[in-house]
Amino acid sequence: MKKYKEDIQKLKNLNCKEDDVFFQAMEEVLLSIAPLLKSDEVYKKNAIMERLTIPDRVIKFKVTWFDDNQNVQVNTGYRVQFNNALGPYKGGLRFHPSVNEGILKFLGFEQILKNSLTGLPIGGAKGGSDFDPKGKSDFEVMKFCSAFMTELHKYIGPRIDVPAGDIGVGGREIGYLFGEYKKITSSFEGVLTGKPYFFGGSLMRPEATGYGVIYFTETMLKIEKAEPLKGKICTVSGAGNVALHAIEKLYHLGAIPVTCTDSKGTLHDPRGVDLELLKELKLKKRVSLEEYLKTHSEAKYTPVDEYPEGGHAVWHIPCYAAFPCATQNELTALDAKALLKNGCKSVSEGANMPSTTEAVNAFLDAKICFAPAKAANAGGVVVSEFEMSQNASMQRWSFEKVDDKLKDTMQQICKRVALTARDYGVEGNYVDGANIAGFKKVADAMIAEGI
Ligand code: NDP
Ligand code: 2IT
Repeated sequence: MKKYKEDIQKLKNLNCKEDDVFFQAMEEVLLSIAPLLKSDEVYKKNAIMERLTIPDRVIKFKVTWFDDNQNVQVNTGYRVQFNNALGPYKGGLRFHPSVNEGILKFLGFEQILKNSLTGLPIGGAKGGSDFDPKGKSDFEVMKFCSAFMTELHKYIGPRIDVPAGDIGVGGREIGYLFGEYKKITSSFEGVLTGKPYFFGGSLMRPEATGYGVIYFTETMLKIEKAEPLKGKICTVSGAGNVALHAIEKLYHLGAIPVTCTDSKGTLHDPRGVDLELLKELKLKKRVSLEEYLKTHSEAKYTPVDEYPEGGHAVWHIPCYAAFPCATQNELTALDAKALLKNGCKSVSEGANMPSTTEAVNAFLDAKICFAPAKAANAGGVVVSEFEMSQNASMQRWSFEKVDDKLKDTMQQICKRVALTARDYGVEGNYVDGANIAGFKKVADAMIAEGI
């Protein structure tokens, strides 16, 4: 273990800041699987960690397109094909100005273990671009997506690599990407998931990640505390695909979600947020959360830069359960301290790696329920795999069938994580449970497949 830590430090010293999030994700996994690497020589002998932490390939390309004023715009596109030991490369595309290779390597690495935990035949990948869909017209988004796919299509296929959505990529973007792929290849096939339903998408894919987080949390609270979510005050961050569907499922279960956030601030409505209005503002009109106050003047909106102590206002609001569903490292040590001080009993990560290392350690030390992203937010990729199955067999499944299968899969993941933690002497530590269970399956496949 000491050797791995020294190696990581050496790599950290060599690399630029971009890779910080990648090392953060890698370090957490290494610490969790240390006992396994120590007790089982086979992983060391096969250099599994070295092989698992270097992507199979990183594809980087230029994307040029015309904006509405006929100006040429240039962006960078990426696809990080990380590991296909368990199945075709699978993972989302993120369109956001912050996107760089380091962020996509962190997301791709996490995706390998997440996809392994699902028990489904899918490998790990991630991609995207520094393109910002915000403020662009539909036509500009279409132009960009076409240009992006002109290059990406060379590297993907239903049995090779199947991208999906992530931040800034929803049904609209997937539709344009699919249209361009079809035009170039003349092939109508399941090369992307998260497609709108009427041309091959799965029912429930939009809801899947948010609903999945809540199904996972329900199971975790049953195992660890024998408590339901019903009647509990919950805080949620984000106001996108994951956050809004997590809020929806919380309402289905009788919980009271009182917050959401966007990149500019926190909205707090103590009576429970108005979900229909939020969907209208964030998914349809794509405007600021502040607009919510025009309908509900009694709610409170705290802009990010007006919060005096640093950190996000959302995590300072008392709650039983917290659901960070916006972006990486949004929940800091300061936020964790505030949550714990206010009696929070459960944190479930809807976003990928939303809690900093210090925040995770604070939750584990306090022994509250903590559901790490790679287990808790696997619902999205689970239903993506269901979409691949439906496309390959030319079938359509009902909403109830997809929902039942999603719920069952999230319960299975939760139980596997809890049991693995117990088997390795760290009962209740879902971070170690998820990392060990996810790692073991991929590592064993890599060994069985030879080098
Ligand atoms: P969306 O683009 O639909 O929504 C992202 C939300 O987060 C927006 O409300 C955005 O605010 C807010 N946000 C706040 N700060 C930031 C920031 N610094 N960068 C980007 N967004 C910010 O994304 P999703 O809901 O799909 O994804 C949210 C998280 O969930 C991500 O971590 C993603 O990787 C993860 N995830 C997504 C899955 C999926 O199926 N979509 C599956 C598994 C994980 P604003 O409205 O101001 O832009
Ligand atoms: O982080 C994720 O799991 C996703 N963005 C979804 C990936 C997918 O292939 O559905």
